[in-house]
Amino acid sequence: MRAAGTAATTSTSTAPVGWAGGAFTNPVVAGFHPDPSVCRVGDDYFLVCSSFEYFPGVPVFRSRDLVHWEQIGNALDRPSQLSLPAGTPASGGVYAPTLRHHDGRFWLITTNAAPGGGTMVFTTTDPAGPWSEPIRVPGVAGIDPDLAWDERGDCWCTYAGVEQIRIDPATGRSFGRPHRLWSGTPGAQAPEAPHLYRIGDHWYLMIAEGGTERGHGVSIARGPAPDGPFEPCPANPILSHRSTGRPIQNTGHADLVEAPDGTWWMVLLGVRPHGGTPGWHVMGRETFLAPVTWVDGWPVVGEVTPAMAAPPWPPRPVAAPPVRDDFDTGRLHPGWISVRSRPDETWSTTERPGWLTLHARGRSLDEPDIVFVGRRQQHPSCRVRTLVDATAGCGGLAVRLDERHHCGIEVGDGEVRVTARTGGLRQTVATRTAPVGAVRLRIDVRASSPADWHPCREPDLLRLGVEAADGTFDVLAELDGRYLSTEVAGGFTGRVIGMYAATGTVGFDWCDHEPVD
Ligand code: 6LW
Repeated sequence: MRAAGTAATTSTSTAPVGWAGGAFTNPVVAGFHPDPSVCRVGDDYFLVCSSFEYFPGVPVFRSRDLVHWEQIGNALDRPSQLSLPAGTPASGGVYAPTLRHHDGRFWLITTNAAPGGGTMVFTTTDPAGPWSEPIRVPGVAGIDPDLAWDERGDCWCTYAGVEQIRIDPATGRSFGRPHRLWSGTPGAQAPEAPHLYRIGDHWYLMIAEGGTERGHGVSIARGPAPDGPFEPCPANPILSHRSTGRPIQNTGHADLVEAPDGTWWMVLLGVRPHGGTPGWHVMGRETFLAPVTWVDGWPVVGEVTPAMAAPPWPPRPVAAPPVRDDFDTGRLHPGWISVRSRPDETWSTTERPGWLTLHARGRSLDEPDIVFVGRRQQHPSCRVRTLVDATAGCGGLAVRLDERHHCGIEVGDGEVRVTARTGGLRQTVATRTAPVGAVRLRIDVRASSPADWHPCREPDLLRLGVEAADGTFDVLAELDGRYLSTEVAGGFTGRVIGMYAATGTVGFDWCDHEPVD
């Protein structure tokens, strides 16, 4: 690692050709992708995020330019690695992972906040997988664990609080007792998300503080050794959008990475609230990118905005996930996630070739083990469609925050129904006689325009209905999106939109997720 200079260096020099308008768009990983952790190996960057009660867990992304990210897998994609029993609450499960590369291997440490869970390490030589079985670390009793190795090869695990203990990540053994490190600004709540780095002559301890809501921020301290003592940066917090009217809020929970050209970058989480006051964010906490410069040996974070000056290297775009999944292969794209588990007997793409077949467990969207296969909502305005055959069951298309906050359009028993649940209120909003045969279900999400702002303006509107073969959209219901936002539902996740089966067997020929301008 290159020493962090005492003079300012800039990472925002003239952008090379290829970046439209010399800019890139934030977030770099849109939708419910919080708590990013990043590392670089050669020219490749790898990034992981939290996944909570969804299976598979811990999405893994690769990038060559820090801006364009392709999901290459999910680190925890086998039941033996990730157990989320029905008793796992919404927003329980997999919290804030840290990803590092050390001694020729990738190491990932995270917490499974579920019955029988705890702190676990996973390792691999290929971040696309397979990853190892979990290595349990019972000596680490806090969330947001970090891994850092010193020059002797000792591994330090630092976690929320902020506390630290030395561990052997290969065996899960810990040594000595945890000791308290620097805990951020006195009086600030929730010192968490620590990451420890050796940069130049110093050890840096970067943390999040203020809670993951509007008060969120990032602070940093430095010291002579991995276990301190740590001296806080006089400019703390080095990043926060608290008390600002900026379009990106809740900025915090960050990780640093150095590019091959010696420039430094930060990945962080933020949210994009829409509508009136207090503002509702519906896509969860997303991953953003910001440049970092060094002044007097302290990192200075550039502004985090929707349009950012491009990095000083050419873009390396990746293939966007296709709008339509035709379910023509035996596997599901890693972007498809299920609620708590995805047992083999509940789904198939080969039973009826070219269709996703879901076998219900007799559960509704109100229950923790609904058979559901969805993708994160990644665009403020979008359209999701599917062709469903519910002649042998009941199922459809749902927008899900959790068991208590969802809406859906389903087909069953010769009827098409729109249902909605907000907390304790559950209602069938509209019904229609179902068309004969397979039915095209459609959900349009339309974000409110800032030009239409008024104090009570909804963040977005959801239209649920049936689409005719000629594309005509018969809207059965229009719902206010605030009831499917984090500000209403609470928790750490975001909207996931996808297919479900409530009873019997339900087939889905294809499913489209597409942005709408
Ligand atoms: C995570 C904590 C946080 O463990 O939210 O924003 C918690 N930061 O660090 C859940 O993601």
